[in-house]
Amino acid sequence: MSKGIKVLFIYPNTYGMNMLPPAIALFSAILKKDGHQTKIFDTTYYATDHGIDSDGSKEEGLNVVPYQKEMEKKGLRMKDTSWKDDLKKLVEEYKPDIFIMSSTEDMWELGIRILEEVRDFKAKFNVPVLAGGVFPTFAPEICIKYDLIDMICVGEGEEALSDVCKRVQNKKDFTNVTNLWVKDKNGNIQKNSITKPVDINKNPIIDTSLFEEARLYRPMAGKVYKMYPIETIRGCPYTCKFCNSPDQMKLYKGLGHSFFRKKKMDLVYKELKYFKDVHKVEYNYFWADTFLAMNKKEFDAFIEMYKEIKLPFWMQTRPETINDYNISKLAEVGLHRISFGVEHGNEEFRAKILDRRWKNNDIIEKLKIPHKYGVAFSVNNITGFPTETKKLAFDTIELNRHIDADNANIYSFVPFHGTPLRTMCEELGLIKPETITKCLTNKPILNMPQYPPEEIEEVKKCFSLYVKFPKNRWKQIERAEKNDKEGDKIYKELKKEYLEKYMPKPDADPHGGAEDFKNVEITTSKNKPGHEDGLDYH
Ligand code: B12
Ligand code: SF4
Repeated sequence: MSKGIKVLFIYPNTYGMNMLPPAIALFSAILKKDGHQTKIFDTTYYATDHGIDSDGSKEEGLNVVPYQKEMEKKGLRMKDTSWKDDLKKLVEEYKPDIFIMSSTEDMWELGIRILEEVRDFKAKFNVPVLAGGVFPTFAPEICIKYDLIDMICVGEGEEALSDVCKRVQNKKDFTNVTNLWVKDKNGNIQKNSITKPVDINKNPIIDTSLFEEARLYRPMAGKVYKMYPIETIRGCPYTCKFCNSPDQMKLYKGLGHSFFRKKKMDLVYKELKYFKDVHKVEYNYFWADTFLAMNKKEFDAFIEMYKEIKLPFWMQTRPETINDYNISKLAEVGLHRISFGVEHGNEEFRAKILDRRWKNNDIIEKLKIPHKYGVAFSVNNITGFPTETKKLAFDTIELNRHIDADNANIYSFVPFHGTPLRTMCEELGLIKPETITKCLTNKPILNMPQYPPEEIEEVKKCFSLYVKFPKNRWKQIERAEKNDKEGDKIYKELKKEYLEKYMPKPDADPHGGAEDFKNVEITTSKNKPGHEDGLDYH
């Protein structure tokens, strides 16, 4: 067998989306085990002008604790070199044998712009481009049409990627690799079948060494930590209609194993211990969709195991899954922060349109638990759903007024491909099947007469103010919704008052070290802060 090939990962990303992409870190480990070399071109810290500053917009919406100084102390700032020049140099020096791109929907167009820069190199040396991720999986017809894309992966990539790279290495034909759609020189597409979900217990420990050091840090509640993503569960048993999980479950239905899988606790331990001892990780980021989708036995095993790790950690889960027992135990071993998805405040609307069937009172009661044990939490909400109105959005404000969250966020609804609500929006004629959407902090994409984009923006602009200020200030807040001179002046004053009275102070060091945060400045979108508080979308 010939020696391994040179793989170049392309990660289209924008500033403020700091968490490492777990898929690339995992693929790098798999490919290195197979004897290949890996490098990455990652645009996170480049000015790519993709038009998204996710966390800048969040800061404008008063959703995050300021932390810019902390970022700068760690040397985390935008690069001042040109991404195009740096990519060209990397490609010419490294001479990759294959380009591998991983992309979500909102990053796809940026991904294509990056590939444009390697067009000549690709053509000259006949280098294939393989793209995968949630967008190619759920919009394969759109993705395969781009002439720069030779193959896309529909579904999980562990086995397909390993197989393709072996075939490139051995100069063998790769048109029949499972999970792949492969385009030939005449534009004909071979659509191969999908195999059952991978056994996540067979995957190696992720490889973070291909990322530059600055990418291993991430802000959380006003501080910046060396933070790694940890897998415990893949898939989610719930069926929220704005989310991608139901379609993932459907994609793999009848293929021999459910998409919902759990990682063995001893393997999770091995990974955590390795990162703590060898990489000096300071904070763990459990990205499982619903971290507490565990039975009692699994939960107790996690607690026993994590007692030894005891680093602060973040997780996201549904309000239904918490109780005094699990939160008190988790707090004892290091739980620092939780993100909850509440999403909408009107019970009937939430059940019918989102398929989330909980009662408001139950949510309110459950969300009293974390603070009893000193655990901070944020609550995520969405507005601008199909058929929603501004009046209904005020039910979301009302519900959030009854929850003492450390941060309450609200985002525009985005009809991503691969979600039941995307299908609904297409059926209602609200969006064309081929339209590619942008991220959650962008302007609303749906133009609905009963809840036009300007009204959605008004709710988003003043959401935090409506949630925290007493109702006798609401008239003033209503005036601040407008983007005219008077509205902006009032908004500015209210914002100042909000920051003084209601914005949580950045955390003290959860390791116990004293930190002085007196000098932390309020950031604006121009300061380009990083991703603050978890995944926003759960
Ligand atoms: C961790 C995570 C993040 C991280 C890392 C993102 C990343 N690109 O890896 C951060 C915090 C940065 C993030 C940000 C955002 N996220 Co997010 N995130 C997740 C989460 C919880 C887990 C993803 C993950 O790592 N899974 C584990 C890895 C191993 O699997 P994977 O990435 O799914 O990849 C598998 C396959 O897709 C495939 N694959 C992936 N890439 C490639 C490439 C090739 C070549 C091949 C062959 C295969 C392949 O193989 C992998 C392994 O089997 C998912 C929900 C979920 N459970 O999937 C949401 C999810 C991906 N996020 C989502 C969203 C909306 C966002 C944001 C847009 C939110 C925002 N702020 O506006 C941003 C987009 C930023 C970005 N750069 O992508 C949506 C995506 C919707 C869509 N259709 O695009 C998801 C699906 C949430 C949801 N429930 O709907 N996110
Ligand atoms: S929003 Fe969260 S709970 Fe609902 S299906 Fe998606 S991942 Fe599961």
